[in-house]
Amino acid sequence: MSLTALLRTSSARSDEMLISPLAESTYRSQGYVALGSLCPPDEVAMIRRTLLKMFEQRTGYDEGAQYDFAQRDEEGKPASFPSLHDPSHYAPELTQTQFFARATAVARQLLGEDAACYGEHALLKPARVGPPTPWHQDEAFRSPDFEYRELSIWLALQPVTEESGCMQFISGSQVGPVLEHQSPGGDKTLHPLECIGDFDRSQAIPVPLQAGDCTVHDMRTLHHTGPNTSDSTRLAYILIFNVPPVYKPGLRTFPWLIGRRTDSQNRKKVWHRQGGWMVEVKRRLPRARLTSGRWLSWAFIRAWSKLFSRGRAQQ
Ligand SMILES: O=C(O)CCC(=O)C(=O)O
Repeated sequence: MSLTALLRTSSARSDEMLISPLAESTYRSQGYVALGSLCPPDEVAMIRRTLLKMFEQRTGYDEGAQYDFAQRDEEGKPASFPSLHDPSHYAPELTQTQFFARATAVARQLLGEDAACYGEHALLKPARVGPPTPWHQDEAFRSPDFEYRELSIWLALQPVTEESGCMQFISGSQVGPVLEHQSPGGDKTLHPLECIGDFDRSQAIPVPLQAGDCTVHDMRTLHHTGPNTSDSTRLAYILIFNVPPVYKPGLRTFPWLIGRRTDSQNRKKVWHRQGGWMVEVKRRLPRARLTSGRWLSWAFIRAWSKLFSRGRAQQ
């Protein structure tokens, strides 16, 4: 099937419209799928404007929500790959969009009715200098003590090509295990993880998109993006959905997470100590999914590990 056909396998025109059976079976067999026009043009413009302003103002930097995804954070030095977690904490209108409603409907179709948004991520690859994102599986960033079902919806906020850093996937890799990862160059202060396991990188499939199109990928699907060698900024807004993870202590180990400590985590810790934890509780409580025992135990274990664990870093 041609990429163009794949891109157009779904064209969500209303909040209720879910992805086509073809797009769903493509997602299940490949571990990713491209969806056309999930976000209307006026919302693309609003989301892009909102995120660019937050990057310009370094919103959330002191709280550890904004950081350089590729390098150490340094006072006064512009980030090489600006990254912002949960931008809707600062701009709640981001979750009041048709895009958010449609993405939630897609996640519910693929993961089940219990699926809910677990986090957001904005990633800005500056023109000509934006570095690559190493090959990885998202699950490698999560606690090894849970079983997950999770997917990410990656929204292009301008056209993206292989040159500007579109997503690239290894088809079918979602059925394999979590492969071995490491911090780039062994530097555990850096945010990315890179997969050093055995897989054929030459099989990468780049997925160029138009503004408003998305890719959806499973948390185990191997993916990466190349450097931005184009003359345009590449901005992506990513929504991450899951169903309540199942606690399985001792299930497996992810040695690459042990001892990771990023500059943004250190800032967050200071902010929490200075009373930021109350702001965090106030932001998160209204959104907490406390509708079932499984969500409750996930919320409790997550809060506990965020407060007391030193070994994990955000993606
Ligand atoms: O946009 C990128 O460069 C990488 C995004 C990514 O890895 C993800 O959404 O899981």
